[in-house]
Amino acid sequence: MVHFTAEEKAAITGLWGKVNVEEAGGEVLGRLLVIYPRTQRFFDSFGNLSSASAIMGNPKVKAHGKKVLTSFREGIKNLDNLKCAFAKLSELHCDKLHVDPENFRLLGNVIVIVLATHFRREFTPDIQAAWQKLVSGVAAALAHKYH
Ligand code: HEG
Repeated sequence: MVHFTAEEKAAITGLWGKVNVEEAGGEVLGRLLVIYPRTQRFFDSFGNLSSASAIMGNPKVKAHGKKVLTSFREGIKNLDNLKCAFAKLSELHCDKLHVDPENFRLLGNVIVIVLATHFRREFTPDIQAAWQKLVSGVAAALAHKYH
């Protein structure tokens, strides 16, 4: 079980307060699909994913990215209990969506990269470390119910 210190919590929530979930969500999911094309197989109902610009401009990618980051926000509200917070979604991704949990780690890395790009000056090593821990914790929580 991941444990966050008060400093790490402050580093996470301080930056998160400045994130535009809609904009960042589309960017995170879009970049995931561009950088790791194998992740596209889960989204074959999303229409045109034929090039980086098609992916980044695809409204379904944007909408789903927003959904993912909105759900991520729930995790940030439950830093002391990520496993519970993501238990239902873990079951859904395992049983219904069949998403290999490795993809949660890839997505977490993309979140860190997008934040580092948007908040270059503020993204100190301490903040980066806290975020890295968060995305790993969320990935582990999402993988927890896999069987
Ligand atoms: Mg998942 C649906 C959250 C990573 C593939 N994802 C969803 C939904 C949420 C969610 C809230 C909607 C659930 C519902 O309809 O009840 N996803 C979520 C989080 C994270 C994540 C919080 C990681 C932080 N998802 C993820 C990854 C993939 C993926 C890495 C695949 C590479 N998710 C996926 C698919 C769906 C969802 C295929 C169904 C999309 C649809 O058809 O609408």
